Amino acid sequence: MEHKQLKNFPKGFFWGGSTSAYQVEGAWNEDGKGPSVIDMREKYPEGTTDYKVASDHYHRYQEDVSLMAEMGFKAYRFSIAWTRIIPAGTGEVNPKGIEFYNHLINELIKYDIEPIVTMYHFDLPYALQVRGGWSNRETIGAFVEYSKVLFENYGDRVKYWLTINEQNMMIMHGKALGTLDLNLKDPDRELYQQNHHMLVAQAKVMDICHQLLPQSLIGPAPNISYIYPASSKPEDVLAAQNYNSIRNWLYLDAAVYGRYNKTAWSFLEEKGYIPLVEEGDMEILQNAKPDFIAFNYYTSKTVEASTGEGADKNSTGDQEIVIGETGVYKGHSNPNLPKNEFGWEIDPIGFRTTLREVYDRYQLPIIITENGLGAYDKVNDDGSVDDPYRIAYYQKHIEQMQLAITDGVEVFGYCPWSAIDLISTHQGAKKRYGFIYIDREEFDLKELRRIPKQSFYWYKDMIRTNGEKL
Ligand code: BGP
Repeated sequence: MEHKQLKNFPKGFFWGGSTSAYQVEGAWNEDGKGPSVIDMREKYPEGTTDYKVASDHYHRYQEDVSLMAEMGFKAYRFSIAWTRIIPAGTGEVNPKGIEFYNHLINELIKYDIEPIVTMYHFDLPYALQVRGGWSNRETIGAFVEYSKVLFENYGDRVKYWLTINEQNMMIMHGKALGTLDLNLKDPDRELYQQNHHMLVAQAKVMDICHQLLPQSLIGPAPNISYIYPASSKPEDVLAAQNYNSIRNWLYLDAAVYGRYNKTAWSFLEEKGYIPLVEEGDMEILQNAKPDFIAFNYYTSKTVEASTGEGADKNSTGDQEIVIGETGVYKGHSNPNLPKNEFGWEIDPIGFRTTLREVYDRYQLPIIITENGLGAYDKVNDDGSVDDPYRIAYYQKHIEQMQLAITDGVEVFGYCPWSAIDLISTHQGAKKRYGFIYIDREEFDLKELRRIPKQSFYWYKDMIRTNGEKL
């Protein structure tokens, strides 16, 4: 639909940026922090660093926040490391961990930057993992206990809470992300049991948040991208519906309506992945209501009907590359879209489509908690960093977001990935996303100096004009 006049971004729109604890903080074993599944990962993909130092944000958060303030950030979406707060996953609370996030939150508030907190971003405490992780129902209780500590300590200053980052990607692409427990005997079936436990945990935490902090708002944060059929062949359209249900709606229908999506459930039945649902679980899901939907969007996906071959979902696919599932759908490279240097397609219009679809289905306000372009940025001889490709990516996506707002979608914030350079989930330090360059190499930490990129100055101007100057 074309519009003669575009609607402006709402006043008070949360322009900002995102990070996650393990990818940015470093200080992996300092001040009483316990190990997470990420820290205990046995192997990293060849040629990529671990997360021990990352961007050293733990020690340099003041400098980082002041740079975010210089850009004009209205919000900063970051995650809290469960293992800093409760090092063993349950039990003793670590005062030093509480203190670190108190400082960070206070620093943000000093500059009028709204803290938007992800409670759990891939880094499950290792102590819970050895007891079965999310396969063990007790992890639900551990997450509830942890959430209460967060609400009690930060609820006076944090209004916006995100429960679990990309639960759907942990279930579908845990191997690439490093969250998959490699000891699982029957991973596919087991993962949907874990998924069920996470859904129950999330519902309980949303409910507790509303009880303890009536002024606060809470929502899920999956990775959502609309799925296109490869052609108008009815078989391809069905495959796209299948994958939309399995990848997207399964998670949002459960979070918002407290029910399992029917197509996704029939997929679970067909594959023998039906989770054990205890008495009372569905009531817990139904009683909890999110206040908004946060989602991460990088690109659309395209699928065709499954041919029954080459559909091993644990082989090479990552969060944004579809392989397939025998008899259900098969990944298809969209010939209409360019790809980035890491093989991810780029689809700004798909962003508008996804926003419209999510809003039509759920009618809840939306905040974008990730969107961005990974690239091999380089420092020029004069010390500057030019990233015109990233600016172009943002321009096109923000333009589509404005069109979606004009279409009637209620969007209240945009926190792209990432505020500053950090370590990619599986492609190391060289895959950069930030507005601020962190001067380190894959294995040479150098001085970790902060260098604002060209996109930093562009974003600053864009925020200053509330999106008018794209
Ligand atoms: C999302 C994750 C982030 C982030 C981003 C970019 O799936 O929520 O943690 O890393 O993708 O992905 P990558 O680092 O693999 O390039």
